[in-house]
Amino acid sequence: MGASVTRPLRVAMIGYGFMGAAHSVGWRQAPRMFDLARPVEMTVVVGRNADAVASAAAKWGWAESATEWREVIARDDIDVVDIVTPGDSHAEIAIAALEAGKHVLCEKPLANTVAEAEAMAEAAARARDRGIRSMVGFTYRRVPAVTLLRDMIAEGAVGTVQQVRAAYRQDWLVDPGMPLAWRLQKENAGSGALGDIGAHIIDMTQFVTGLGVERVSGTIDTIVKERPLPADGLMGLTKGAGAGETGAVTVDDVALFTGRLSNGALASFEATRFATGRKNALTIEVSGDRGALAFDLEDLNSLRFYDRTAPEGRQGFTQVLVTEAQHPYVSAWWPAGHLLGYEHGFSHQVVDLVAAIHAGSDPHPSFDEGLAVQRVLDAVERSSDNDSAWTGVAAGVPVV
Ligand code: SOE
Repeated sequence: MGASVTRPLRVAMIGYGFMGAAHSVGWRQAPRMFDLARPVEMTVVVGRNADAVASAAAKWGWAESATEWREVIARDDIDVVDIVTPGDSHAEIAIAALEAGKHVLCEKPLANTVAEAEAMAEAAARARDRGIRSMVGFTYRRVPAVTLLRDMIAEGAVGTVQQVRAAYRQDWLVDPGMPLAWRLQKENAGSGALGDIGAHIIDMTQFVTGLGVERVSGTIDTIVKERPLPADGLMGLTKGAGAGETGAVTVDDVALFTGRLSNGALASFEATRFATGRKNALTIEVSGDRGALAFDLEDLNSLRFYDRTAPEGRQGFTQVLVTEAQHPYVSAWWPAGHLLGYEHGFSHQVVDLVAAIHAGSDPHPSFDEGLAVQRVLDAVERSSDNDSAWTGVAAGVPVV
């Protein structure tokens, strides 16, 4: 192995909001706790506000900050571009970075539209031919209990999948005084609860079952249609709004839909920001003819398993505490029973991305898998526009 293989992967992160903090924790912790296939360097973080991005760099441990992403992706000393901006800039940055020969990690959802996601998947395919890798940040795949859930389904623990119940419930919009944010603007976010958190449960369903969502019937709704404008403006949309001014919410608050999976099973999906009392409650239950598996993100160290093959009168959901050394990712952390949290998935994402880059293999979820989710989101919106009619999802790709 030459020096070119073992030299550090130098990372540029574009964006520095909530996801920037989470990704920074991942880049910082992964090399400290795991034996990474290659060292990584947190080279530069990029944002439009020079002062704010400089303090983010200092706080999170990036060597420098910059304000022009185009200049940064043109630099020779950058190997990986990590995109944590709102969805409206994913396509432009990702395609430019791939064309500049940088490996790309892009936050979910992959894009705001199917057309953008298709262009990104095409750019990723062209880049792959040159040894350049790309990955979408569906980090919940890398919660150890979720990875175990998938492994157990693949091993046959539930038998044939017959039904899936998936929900992602938050309540941060219940207060009508919550100001308008970029996440509530279609031009920035693409869609609301559907794309932001519905995307997670679509990806998770496809990931853990290995089945595609082929048809959907759904309804999306906006419960609070006007919200106060934030005093400091809204991502270039409204600058310096006065007290009492409001603006329109242009995305959905809630999305309810049913999906037909590729083996014929039905899945129900709920994505909402109006589930009073639910903070970040992603739940999934997969039922099969031999058993069932259930996961709840608000109790993320546990997986619940029902074994229908156990003797009658002895059956019942059992709790598997997913903190043992033999569970996915866990051996790099703490002894059994010493719990993991939300941020650990971001380290696991770094571990897997770096391993794939080093091995010259394609990391997952790929941009093709991100596009598959985007097509389901689009079908749900089309179904809702058409009185919830069953709507086909354009041909996707197998989820790995
Ligand atoms: C939205 O509230 C959000 O932060 C999502 O954007 C993330 O993807 C999810 O992990 C938590 O909720």
